[in-house]
Amino acid sequence: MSATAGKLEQLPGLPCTEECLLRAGNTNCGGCGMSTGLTMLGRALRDAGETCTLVIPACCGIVTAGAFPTTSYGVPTVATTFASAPAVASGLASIRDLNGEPGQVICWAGDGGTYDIGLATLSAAAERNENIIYFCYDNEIYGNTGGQRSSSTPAAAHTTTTPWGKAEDKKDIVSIMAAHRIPYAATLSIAHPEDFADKIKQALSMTGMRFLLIHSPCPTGWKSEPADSVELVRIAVNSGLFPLYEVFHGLDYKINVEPDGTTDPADYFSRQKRFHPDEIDLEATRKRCENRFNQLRALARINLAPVS
Ligand SMILES: Cc1ncc(C[n+]2csc(CCOP(=O)(O)OP(=O)(O)O)c2C)c(N)n1
Ligand code: SF4
Repeated sequence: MSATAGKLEQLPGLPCTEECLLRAGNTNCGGCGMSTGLTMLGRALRDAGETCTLVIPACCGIVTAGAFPTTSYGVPTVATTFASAPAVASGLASIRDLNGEPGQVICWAGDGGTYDIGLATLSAAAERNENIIYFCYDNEIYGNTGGQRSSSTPAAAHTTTTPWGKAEDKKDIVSIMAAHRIPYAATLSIAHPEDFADKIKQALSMTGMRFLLIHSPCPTGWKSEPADSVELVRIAVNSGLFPLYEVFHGLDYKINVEPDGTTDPADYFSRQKRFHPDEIDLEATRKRCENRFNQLRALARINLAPVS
């Protein structure tokens, strides 16, 4: 857990500084939601006076670090194999807690490492209620190896391994995590910075396994304009495609942002070339969003009226 790389701005036990998590000079693509998410996480840690050790499996997030002996991360960072980040983080957190050391152990992983290849160790860490915070920046694709489909890729998206559009719908990872009855699971959007910061604050105030899913635009994989990134995920939230909600202990659901009733999912699809407009069933998509929200409302006991 000690910072041995020499050039780190951040030492264990000291709070984050403005740039402690993601430094300028990294080579991430323009408009990358993961970069924005890291910056927002860094600010939230700084505001809370917290520090962390990052545990990152194979994904764009570990390419971000750059080549030794330089690094774009200003905190101690452990690179793991694809499948083992939650297991490595569990070990680090156990040693920290045994030694009474400060700081959070934070996994930072893509959807490939979370929904697919790391799911077994993620489930195991959740079942043991390990004292870690797990972030999945969900760009809905295996980004750094050229854009293959993952089980998070939404239906109809064209990827290098679904050249005719993906047949299956996105896996509901939050329900899977909630089914482990972990203390906290939540969805986050970089288009909602206050909600984003509140959820990190909430996670930092708790112990045990905390899982946070960030909808993370990827202009390279989504074939969208970098300048559209934040707007795209805003449309996803406001149209009901990516609901913002929290689940406490697998039981208590809280919806944070309701669809605004005027934003249409059509705008989301038409601004990304991974979707072909003639292949999207908009009526079915609108109905799916409505049904999902009615299900969440029922779970949150906000609206107990019968689902129409
Ligand atoms: C076991 C294993 N299989 C495949 C790879 C090659 N690989 C490295 S990163 C990556 C894609 C990661 O996708 P994701 O987790 O979604 O993160 P992103 O690249 O989108 O940031 C792949 C397939 C690997 N490193 N290890
Ligand atoms: S490929 Fe996507 S996730 Fe990876 S750095 Fe580029 S924009 Fe970010």
